[in-house]
Amino acid sequence: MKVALLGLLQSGKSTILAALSSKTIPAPGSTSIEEAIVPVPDERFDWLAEYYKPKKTTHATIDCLDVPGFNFTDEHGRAAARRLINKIRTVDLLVLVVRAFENPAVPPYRNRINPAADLAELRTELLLTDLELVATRIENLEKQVHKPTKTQAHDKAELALQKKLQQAIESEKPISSAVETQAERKMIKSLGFLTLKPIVVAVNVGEDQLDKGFDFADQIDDSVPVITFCAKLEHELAQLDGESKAEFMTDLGITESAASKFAKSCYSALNLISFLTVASCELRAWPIKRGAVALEAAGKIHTDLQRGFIRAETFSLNDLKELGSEKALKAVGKIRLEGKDYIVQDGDIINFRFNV
Ligand SMILES: Nc1nc2c(ncn2[C@@H]2O[C@H](COP(=O)(O)OP(=O)(O)OP(=O)(O)O)[C@@H](O)[C@H]2O)c(=O)[nH]1
Ligand SMILES: [Mg+2]
Repeated sequence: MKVALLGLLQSGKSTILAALSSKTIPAPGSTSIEEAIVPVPDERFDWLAEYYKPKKTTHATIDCLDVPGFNFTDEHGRAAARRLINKIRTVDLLVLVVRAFENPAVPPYRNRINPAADLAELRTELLLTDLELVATRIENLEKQVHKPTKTQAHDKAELALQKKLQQAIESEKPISSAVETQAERKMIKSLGFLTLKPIVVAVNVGEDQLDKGFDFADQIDDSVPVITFCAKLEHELAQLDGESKAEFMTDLGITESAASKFAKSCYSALNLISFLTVASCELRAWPIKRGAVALEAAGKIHTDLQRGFIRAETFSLNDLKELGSEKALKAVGKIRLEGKDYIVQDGDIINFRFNV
């Protein structure tokens, strides 16, 4: 799962990513895209690690790109933004980081601290880059459809679709609002439209605004997760060990870490859940699409498991907590033998039986 953190200049993208991934903050003004791996915090995982004491633990992770801030106030900035945007067309999700914090040492973009205005500007610019791509595609297809090639029927269908997308963008709607079927989605997948991707809105608040709520209902629909955190405090927290961290969080009144909010919002926007495996001395969490079946889950781990799938021995963490051991679970039939069409549930602990 690949995620890009995008935002206007100096909204705190690098600071929050450093806090989430223990990476160092790139020098201000850095113009390259940096990559960081963010582990997904999971209480169930921690409990199981404590219970099984495996030799190795592997959290689910989110692959994050820290994209240098955009500056749309002049031509040079616009061109730089365009280049960066073209490099992130393959990501699965966009996290739009907007600034709410005051900091006299960091002059705000366009001299305003206004998360709603920043979000609107970002979204408009993303729409404009998609519009450009649609326009180029339409121009090419309009020439192409007159040629009697093998792909003519397909080209015609795509041209009609691109025109529909163009209309959506011109009425300031994201491409995602105009794509109705899987077939349409497939037709344009390789183009990497940004406004086809799910988004999360992340508001970086000041140290004294931790309780502040934000409502962008006039811009985005309720299915879009909105999270808030103070990147600077989170970065300080990340330097502390478990106990002092918990204390510091209580003192500040932070009830949920940015790491947890970040992971949950990405999972929710991408419609993901996790299943867990305990095998060969390794405890591991695996992200998977909600609604995926056991056979797909097996394939996540290894193609051999999918090819030679026999069954998925599955139990739930709650049952294990209640009954105390796998043996006790087995005795009362709480280790289920699921077939390849079983719909994996969030937090399932699965042992795949296979034969190749
Ligand atoms: N007071 C305060 N300052 C912050 C906060 N988050 C970031 N800053 C400061 O804002 C400046 C920019 O932070 P970065 O994390 O580099 O922001 P960025 O979005 O990566 O910046 P660009 O990549 O240049 O767009 C730094 O000086 C940070 O210390 C915050 O939550 N509170
Ligand atoms: Mg940065």
